[in-house]
Amino acid sequence: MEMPDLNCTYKPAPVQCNGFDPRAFRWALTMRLAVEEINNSKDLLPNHTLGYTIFDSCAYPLTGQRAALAILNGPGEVSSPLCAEAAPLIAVIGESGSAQSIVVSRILQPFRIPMISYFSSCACLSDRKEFPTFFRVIPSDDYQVKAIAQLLQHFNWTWVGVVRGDHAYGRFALQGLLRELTGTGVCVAYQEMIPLLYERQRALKIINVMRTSSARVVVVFSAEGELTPFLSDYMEQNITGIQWIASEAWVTSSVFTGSEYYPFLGGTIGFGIRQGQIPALRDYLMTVDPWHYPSMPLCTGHEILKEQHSAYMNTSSPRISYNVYKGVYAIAHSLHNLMHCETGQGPFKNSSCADINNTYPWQLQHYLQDVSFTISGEEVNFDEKGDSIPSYDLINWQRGHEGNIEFINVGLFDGANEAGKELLIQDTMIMLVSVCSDSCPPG
Ligand code: TCR
Repeated sequence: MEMPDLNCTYKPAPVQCNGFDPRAFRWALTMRLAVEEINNSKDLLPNHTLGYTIFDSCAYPLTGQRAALAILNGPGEVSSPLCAEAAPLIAVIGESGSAQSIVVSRILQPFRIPMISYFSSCACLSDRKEFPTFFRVIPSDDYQVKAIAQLLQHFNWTWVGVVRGDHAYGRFALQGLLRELTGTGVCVAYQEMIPLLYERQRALKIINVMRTSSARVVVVFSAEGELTPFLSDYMEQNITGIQWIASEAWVTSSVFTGSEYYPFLGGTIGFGIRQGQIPALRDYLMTVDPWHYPSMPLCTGHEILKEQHSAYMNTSSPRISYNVYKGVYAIAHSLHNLMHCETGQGPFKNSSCADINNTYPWQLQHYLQDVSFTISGEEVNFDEKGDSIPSYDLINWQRGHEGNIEFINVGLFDGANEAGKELLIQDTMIMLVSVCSDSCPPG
């Protein structure tokens, strides 16, 4: 987003966004696919059509805020090419990042409009008092640190370092991990922070701590952006023999899969958002054709999507797209249940039912809170905080055919299992850096 000049000497211009995020475009199209599937379904929500409008927040809170206000201040209705007439807004799929969700949720909440996020994982959003209409189909980061704590214990890695980025994600994750580790016998040898504005001198100091510490296991809570220069400085120092534990934000990052990374990062392990199956997605994404959008000047119209190597077509293991898909289905199933309410036995005042042709968002929220269905073999429902059953894939970085790094699923953290039994590890499939499991130093 181009930051507006706020000196108030002229009428503020509309928001300008630059660039194009193919991954986020894929998420948007996945929502469209889910809506079309539901509208074509004879079983789910028969005789009713879901409509939608998609807004681009450019991943900025301010832009998301403008979009939310625009819907509420505008006709308050959503028109869609799918629907004969515009209909009132009853739910939002989104936002993407937590910072955006926090803002948008606060705007929608006085109107009791529920939202389901597919990407906002901040533990802060589980506070029902602050975010009463917020739901999500991505696990809260609190579960990630629980899973990492269990992983460290499983491998008897009792002496570990932590490196984190300089942001709320890194701060909360570190705090959470320290909390989860109390009383487990796992001790933290060092805690280091990669500065927000990357500074090589500072990074070299951190790298030196990593090299000289007797802790050979390091947990890194970071996004790929700040990790890129850090890893390049790390590799220049030729340090090997360190076992990396990657946070969800970089464990499936394709930028580190080149063969040059293998000697340093091979064996990395961490929890990624659980992948799912959307069989129709690939073909659906192929139907995008720039000829339909004459305003896409960067295309000639003759590009072949399969050859673009873009994050757009990377559908082999949909994770976030799969969350989007689940979110849309959660709304459809809730509306379906609302529609099948038995007269005189409804959940509302005097045992009344909601009217599917005139549904209020708060009525939908009631059904969302209670919804439960299965998709691609996985159960979807929400707890009283709006969180869904947490599940992660355990991902291990192994050597691929051409010496590059491949992400291999070697286990699962399944929150549907009873406490303490969530972690399922296929030990024989895992490749790790050999580290001696040190116990805590005396004292
Ligand atoms: N949710 C984060 C942002 C984020 C992210 C990532 C960014 C997640 N995973 C991977 C880059 C790469 C999970 C949020 O804002 O809640």
